[in-house]
Amino acid sequence: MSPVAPPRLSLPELAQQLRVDAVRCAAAAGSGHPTSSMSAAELAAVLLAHHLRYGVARPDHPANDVFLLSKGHASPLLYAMLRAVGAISEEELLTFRQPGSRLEGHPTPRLPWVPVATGSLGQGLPIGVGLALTGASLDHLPYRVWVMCGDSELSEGSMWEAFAHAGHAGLDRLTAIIDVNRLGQRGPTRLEWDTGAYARRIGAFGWDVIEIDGHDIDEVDAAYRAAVEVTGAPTAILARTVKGRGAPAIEDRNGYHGKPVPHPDEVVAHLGGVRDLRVPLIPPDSDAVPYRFPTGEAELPTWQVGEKVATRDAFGDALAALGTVRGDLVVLDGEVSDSTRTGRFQEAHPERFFEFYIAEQQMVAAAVGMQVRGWRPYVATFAAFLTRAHDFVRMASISRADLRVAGSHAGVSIGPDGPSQMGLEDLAMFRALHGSTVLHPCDANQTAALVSATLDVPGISYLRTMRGATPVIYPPGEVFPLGGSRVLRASSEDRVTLVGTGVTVHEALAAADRLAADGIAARVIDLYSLKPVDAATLREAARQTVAVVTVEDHRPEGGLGDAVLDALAATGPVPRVHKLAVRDLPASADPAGQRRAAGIDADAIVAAAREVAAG
Ligand SMILES: Cc1ncc(C[n+]2csc(CCOP(=O)(O)OP(=O)(O)O)c2C)c(N)n1
Repeated sequence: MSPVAPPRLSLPELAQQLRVDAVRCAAAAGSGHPTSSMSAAELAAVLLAHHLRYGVARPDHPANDVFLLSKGHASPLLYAMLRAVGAISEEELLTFRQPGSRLEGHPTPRLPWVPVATGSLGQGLPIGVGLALTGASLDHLPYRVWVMCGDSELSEGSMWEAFAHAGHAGLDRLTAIIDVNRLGQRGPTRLEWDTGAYARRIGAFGWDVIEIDGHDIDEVDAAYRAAVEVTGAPTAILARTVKGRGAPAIEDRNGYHGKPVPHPDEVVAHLGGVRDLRVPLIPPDSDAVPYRFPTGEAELPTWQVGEKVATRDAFGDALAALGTVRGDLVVLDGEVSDSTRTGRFQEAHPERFFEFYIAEQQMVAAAVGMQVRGWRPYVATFAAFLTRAHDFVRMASISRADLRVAGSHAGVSIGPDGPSQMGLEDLAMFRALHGSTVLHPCDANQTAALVSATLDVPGISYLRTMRGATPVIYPPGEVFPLGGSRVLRASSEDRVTLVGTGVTVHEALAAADRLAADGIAARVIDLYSLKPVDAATLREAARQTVAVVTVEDHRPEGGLGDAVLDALAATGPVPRVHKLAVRDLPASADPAGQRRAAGIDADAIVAAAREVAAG
């Protein structure tokens, strides 16, 4: 008997299945975004059945295509797609948004088929740019990156950073599928169904653009076929669709965003009922092996005690040396590589250095994409300018990304450039991230050691560097464990503890010398690791001295002083803690004048220590 050929997969039926499953899981959850999912059902069905190369059993396969749901709120569609390819079961689909379910409200990598978290709009496409760059320039593999975007999402500036970068870089394995369903959350989008306006704008960034009816299977298929042609340009498919398509009572009607569809059983019946179609995906090329850069031997740079060196210089030199040893280290710049000193890495390893111009969101997003594929990114710009990429760093922590970030030009100590260039909130920002590591070295050898240590730290690690030179106080080769600190002055007579980090370690040492001359013994702690923090050393100092003075070139909220207080508050003892920090708005002055004006120099420390030591 000859085997019976399986029935040909009907794409309209598959699209209806995706709609039905989106409606069902949102109905079961009592929340979610089914209407945003229903508009894109044909776009998803054709992609799965004819174009996506992916091994469901091997989500880590190096040759897998990438699918990113930039409009992450349409998670019911994604979960319906995962059921259709056999990744999740019917039972799991219906756990959507329940406690403990992997099917969270917006997608996260708790599901192995989800490379990064989405849901903060404007992030999927820039991360897709990073993945397409990785394929072309690092992995040297021909996987394609498909990113499904919303039309209202196109208002985000970060999307246009992505269009600009991908167009310029000619990332022709990147396709943006834009679901132009006319409506956003609260009403019509700015351009509604004017796909021509989108096409002109995106085309001006060097993309191939295709306008289609997003519910016409043949048009969708033809657009995907055109997208995979090698043209030297990325492709944007502008698909005109109807929000809520398949539920006639609410199709193209405002007021149904982010809600289960009314009368879901009737809608499911109207759509033809529950189906159990399975899509056999095209498998990836099984022989694909990602490229690996050759490595060599190199020593970390060292400096002699007493030399004056900026920690940003030590960072750049250390990074260049580590790049020789670690072929997976990649560095990303936001047009300040001469200032952050990542230019030294670029000179040594130009093929692993990526310039993003003044587009910090795209820079961080690209790094998130690169680490998905196992590369080790270090992102660097001024600490001040990381604030504008902070939502990307925040989402990176939800993505469980391993990401290293360096912020240079910390604090008022940058001097005359003034407050627009000063990183004064960065420690708070990075300390508040889930699972982060926050480091602020005070000298060159410590910097080199900590740069090296961050390469193997999971999660988000932040290294804060300084513009101006500080004296080298640690001999070469010293070890600085993460979560550690250094006690630089201590005696059984200590009356007060001075805790500094970065430049304020040097101010604290100068203050301790002057206090000693006055007969007040001061313990000095270099708290180079602000998270995790060396609570044991702080507690011991709190027990053995009458008060603690913390001093930081940072705002009083969320930085060193708060890290010390948090550590002591957990277990006590909690002595009097006097926080010296930048409380006023700085202006232009030389670095020493800035620290004087901010009240974080040795004079201010001496005055505070005298006061607290007097009890
Ligand atoms: C950065 C950001 N701002 C606001 C939101 C809230 N939000 C969620 S969905 C949405 C509308 C999205 O519309 P569109 O991109 O057109 O997708 P659709 O749901 O219409 O398919 C908004 C404003 C968000 N998730 N992220």
